Amino acid sequence: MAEDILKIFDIAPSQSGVSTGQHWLAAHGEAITSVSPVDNKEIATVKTATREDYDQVVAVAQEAFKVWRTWPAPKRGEVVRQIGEALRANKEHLGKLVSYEMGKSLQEGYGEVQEMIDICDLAVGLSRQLHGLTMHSERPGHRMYEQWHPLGITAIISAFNFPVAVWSWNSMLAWVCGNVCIWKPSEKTPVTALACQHIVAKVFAANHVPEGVCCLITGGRDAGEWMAHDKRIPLVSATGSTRMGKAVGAAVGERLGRSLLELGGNNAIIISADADLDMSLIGAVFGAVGTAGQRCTSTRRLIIHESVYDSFVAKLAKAYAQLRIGNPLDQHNHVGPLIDKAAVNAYLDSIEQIKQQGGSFVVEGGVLSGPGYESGCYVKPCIAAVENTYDIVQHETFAPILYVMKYQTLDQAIAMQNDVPQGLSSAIMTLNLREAEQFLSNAGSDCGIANVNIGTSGAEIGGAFGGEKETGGGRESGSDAWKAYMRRQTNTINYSTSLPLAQGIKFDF
Ligand code: UN1
Repeated sequence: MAEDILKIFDIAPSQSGVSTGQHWLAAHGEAITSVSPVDNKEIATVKTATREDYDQVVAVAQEAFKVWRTWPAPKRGEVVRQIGEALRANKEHLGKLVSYEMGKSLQEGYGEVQEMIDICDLAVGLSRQLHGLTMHSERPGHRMYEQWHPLGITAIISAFNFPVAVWSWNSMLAWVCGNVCIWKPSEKTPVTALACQHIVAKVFAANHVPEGVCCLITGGRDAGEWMAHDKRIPLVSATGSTRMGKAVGAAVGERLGRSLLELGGNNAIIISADADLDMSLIGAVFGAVGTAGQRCTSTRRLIIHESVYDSFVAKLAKAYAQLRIGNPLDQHNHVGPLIDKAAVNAYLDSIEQIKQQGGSFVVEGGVLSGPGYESGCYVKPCIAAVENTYDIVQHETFAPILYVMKYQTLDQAIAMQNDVPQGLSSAIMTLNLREAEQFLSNAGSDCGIANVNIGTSGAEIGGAFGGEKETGGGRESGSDAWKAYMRRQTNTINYSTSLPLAQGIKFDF
């Protein structure tokens, strides 16, 4: 499996993880071996960047920006259109590689590549827009308007759980906006990044895109810190834990750079007494066990009306008993492995804390062993009845642990939903218009995403994606998220024969 896919993407079993586009630099840092959580086999070994390697890449990117920004935006969009075509051609293989290296189900691996294709389409359209406003000047013979210019280097720090889609949300928009990108993928999933670099490099070569527009830096926390502190990088877009985001945000803020943070979630679905319970079941189960609970949008909490609590929890338990856990490349399975043993330990630790803090398990968890589970990364999705105030419930555990809790009034349910440090995604299941609108009102959900009658995960790329509070406040992908990748300039042009001052100030001499 691994060898075939490596060949398709031109990846050597041991290769540099540092590139400025078509050119692969000698990487002088330590080597990372990517091991699949599916079967514990080594996929490839990737050499990381030292500070010197990194500085070399930044220098090439700086030069590339001077050229790339002069390309008309629709011409840059045409390059992105071709990347979308290349991704369509590679959807099957890249989707499989995502599934194999990260562990998500094959359907979700394909879905991730589809998300990349979708953002390419969106970016192509945007490349003919990127519009500013015009305003009426208070002075005669004057015109005032605003325009948007590229920023320069966009650094992209991505996480293992969406190893390629989140990079593409950032890079496709950054590119049509006229920026150049340096991507630091997760150390846990470097091979999918190499595959993307190869796909893009071919398109860039065919279009004579300057070297340095699409850069890759494989590295650990050090590389992230170099970027966060680097004044040559005006924008750092980082996806990952709240702990990481606080460090990046502080370092970038200290130099008054810009950061775009997409951090942890603690997403809840409110299941009302007026919910369609069959529909709610699908939303809740997919939200909780999809990507083995390792999406930032995963459903972690169900806040259930007391009148339907017992019947809904019974439905959930029945659905969980039918889940097939195993090799994610086998499409019969719903749930694949966690990313690594450290994630399994965090899952076990959370289960222990749930018990200590007074929770009781409706569906028990545990690590699976035996044939097919040799990697030690397969765990049972579990459900615990808890109180929202438990310390463990207030934290995001990146694993398929679902909390259930009861409510009596909608006010109470909304207060519980909001009473966590994170603010990414939220949902209500109800057929009652008043309840739905209250949930969406300014006294309702405090999250960046609030849905009615769909779950918390699986956002489309057309909307702005991101959240409030400890989720970091950034917005990526659709709507006007492109503005984060550009600087706004206000221009006032005087075409009259005199120089009147604003605010009517007289200054004669
Ligand atoms: C993430 O988990 O970092 O909404 C991104 C979703 C996906 C993106 C998740 N479209 O679940």
